[in-house]
Amino acid sequence: MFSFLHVADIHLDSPLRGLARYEGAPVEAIRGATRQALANMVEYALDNAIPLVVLAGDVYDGDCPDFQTLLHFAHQMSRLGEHGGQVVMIRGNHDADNDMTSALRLPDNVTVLPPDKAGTWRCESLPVAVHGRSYPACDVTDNLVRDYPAPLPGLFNIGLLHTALSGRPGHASYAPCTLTDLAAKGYDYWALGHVHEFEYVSQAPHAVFSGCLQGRHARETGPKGCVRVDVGDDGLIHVEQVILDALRWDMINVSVANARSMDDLYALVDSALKSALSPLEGRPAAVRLRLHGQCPAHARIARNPERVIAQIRLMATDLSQARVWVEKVLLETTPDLNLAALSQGDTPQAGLVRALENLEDNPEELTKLGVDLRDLQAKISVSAVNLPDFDDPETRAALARDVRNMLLPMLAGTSQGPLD
Ligand SMILES: [Mn+2]
Repeated sequence: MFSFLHVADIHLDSPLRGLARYEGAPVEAIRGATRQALANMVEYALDNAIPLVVLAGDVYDGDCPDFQTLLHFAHQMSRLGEHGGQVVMIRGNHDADNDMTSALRLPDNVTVLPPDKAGTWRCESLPVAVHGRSYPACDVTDNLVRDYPAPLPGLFNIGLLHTALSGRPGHASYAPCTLTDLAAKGYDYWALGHVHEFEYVSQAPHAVFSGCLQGRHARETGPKGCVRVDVGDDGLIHVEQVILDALRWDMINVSVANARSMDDLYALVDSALKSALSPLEGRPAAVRLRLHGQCPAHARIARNPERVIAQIRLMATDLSQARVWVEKVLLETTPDLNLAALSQGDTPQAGLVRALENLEDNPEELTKLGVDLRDLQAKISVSAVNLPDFDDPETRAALARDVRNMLLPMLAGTSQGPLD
């Protein structure tokens, strides 16, 4: 019986594009997260005396700005080596062309499989062979699997591959192949990289995306880590995701439907935040909150959205002892109005409701209003200011929706009343 770790897409020191713009962002925690996650992985391997780590590509994010990133990686691999740990890796689309990584000699316990053709590494201490091929260039569009070597008899054969398989949303379709291609090789386990979500793709053969070791932005949400594979003496394989991320990105959807008052609304946000906090197990997090639902409280939100957002930020800071940073609050509530009834008749309000509905259904109508922001855009020469793109139908529809949700409560007179 033996165990190994399957790791992929570390993207060490991945740059934090645009993060400095965000007020109060824990820039240091986010900047250091990929390094901390790598250290967590090494710690886990040492604690559990795991003798082998396979890396399925994208160790680095691209060309490194200096040697610090490489030194950090080499240092962590040495820690494994000091305890007899072996590391076998391939390069993926992000680190294929990295000149600096090829300039530095990695510690002796690290083997990089070659880019020109698939190679095989045989473990001296375990009955294991690892087959794989580094990307020769960033954009590999050929099926690499067909030229992978035949399995070595009597050994546990692992295939290391950076691939999008037959396509995965949000991921370039590099090194395309099918499960049939993988199965045809007769390996025992395919350690896949490239897709940043954990996915146990198949059990016959075992083919797994470990996902990235650490989420790097608001679209890489949820627990991240690597995969631990235990191979029993009877040949049975146990696959388990090991959570190692140092900072969690999360999206919290809060239904505030029927919230009558702001107190109601904040109570719902409070309980959503609390249930999102417990799985964090104390680690820092960057969360995006989305409030949605038709509710009477919408009128109050529409009147002062900035205040609502500030209040929610404060609640998160308070509840989490400042460990949770609210990256963004999306206010997508809708007014508690019977639109069908409101749009009936000859009143000016009914006319406006119909006009707004028409705008939302036919966003091209918005261009007829003759709003031209190009002049303004030219005057605001700061690139950080993004004006809405009126050429984009989705943006236009979203704007029309916003206007409707802001105006209608006022028309219906529901925005009156004391501030709470
Ligand atoms: Mn990647």
